[in-house]
Amino acid sequence: MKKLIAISIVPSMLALAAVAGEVPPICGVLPDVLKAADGTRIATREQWERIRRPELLKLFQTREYGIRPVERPADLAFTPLGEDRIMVDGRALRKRVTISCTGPEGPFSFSATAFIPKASAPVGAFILICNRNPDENIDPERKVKSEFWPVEEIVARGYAAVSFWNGDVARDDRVGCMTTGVFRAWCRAGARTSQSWGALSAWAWGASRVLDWLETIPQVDARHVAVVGHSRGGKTALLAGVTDQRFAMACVNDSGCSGAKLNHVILPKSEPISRITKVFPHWFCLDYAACSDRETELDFDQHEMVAMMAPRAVAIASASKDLWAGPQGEFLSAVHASPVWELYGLKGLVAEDGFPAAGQACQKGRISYHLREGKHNLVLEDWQRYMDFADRVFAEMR
Ligand code: GTR
Repeated sequence: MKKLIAISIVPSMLALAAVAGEVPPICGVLPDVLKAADGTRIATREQWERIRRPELLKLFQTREYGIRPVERPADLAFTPLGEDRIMVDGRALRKRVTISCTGPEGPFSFSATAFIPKASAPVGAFILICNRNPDENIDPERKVKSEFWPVEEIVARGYAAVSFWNGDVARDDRVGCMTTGVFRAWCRAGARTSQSWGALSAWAWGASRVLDWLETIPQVDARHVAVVGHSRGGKTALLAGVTDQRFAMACVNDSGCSGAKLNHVILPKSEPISRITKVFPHWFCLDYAACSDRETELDFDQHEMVAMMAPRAVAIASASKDLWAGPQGEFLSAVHASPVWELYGLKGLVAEDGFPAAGQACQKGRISYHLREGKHNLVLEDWQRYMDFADRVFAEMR
């Protein structure tokens, strides 16, 4: 990268929340992604994989997202939900499934849908973690269409469009969450500890189980699957990509606080940890609340989550008017995660002109960053960027 122009923050400049080229300075000491907890300098890919990545993963699990009691359950089963159907004007095969398993406290199941384009060879896929009303956004009948999950466009680009509803895996409800879905099957009521997993981790676990299902479908190339999510779903997509290295790509849309947004920058209009842990305590482990109001003192930060995607692909996106998510903070995580890709002889983010102007994308390395003009949302333009990026990086990964 040529240079990032750091500006010093003065109140009048705060209004210039998204000026091309400019990013606010780092505040405090940004944890060095290539320095291990014991001070060892991480200089090789082998050291990253053996020392640094595992210690970072543990750190994020114990302090932010919580520890999962289960990964792939031994009795995981896939039961077709109705007959397969040819849809999308004859261009795709629709499959629906019930994914089920049994935990120590009882059974659990949720459903997923895939539209797989007709092709001569197995196709890559995008799994959307839908955090919005499923009837309006992931209609398996395609009577209701939404840019949030543009099946027809995804299929036209030669990818399978797959989705599930996060509320099917665990209810997004601060009061009821821990007694629903996968929590009810795995966690004894009242036994939640300060490091127990939260909903983001449970939803990410759900994305991995959907990938387990895709691995059983011959028409899908399960080595080229992207996990996609928006906002709380974007935080989840990043976590899913980090905790499951089978995902070739994570598309992290407008993820903000506890997603891709760096904490060691001052973006006064963006969501602080104190607020997110108060309003959404069920998303995280309970210990995460201890990070409130300490953003710039923390000894870990979200660029290290992005870094754990290396050497795979990660696409981070912001919307120019989405100051709550902190676009420049999302960009800065991409910047400071990049050294890890270099250990693999790859480029992370390539952003010659610094923070891009609205409507621009930086997609030359293995980290893609784009800033869409507009509000907090996942729209067709975001999907097009993700698919452009996948076209190149999936081909490179073959
Ligand atoms: C907001 C929350 C954000 C983001 C968003 C969403 O209320 O503060 O962190 O997750 O919800 O998921 O739409």
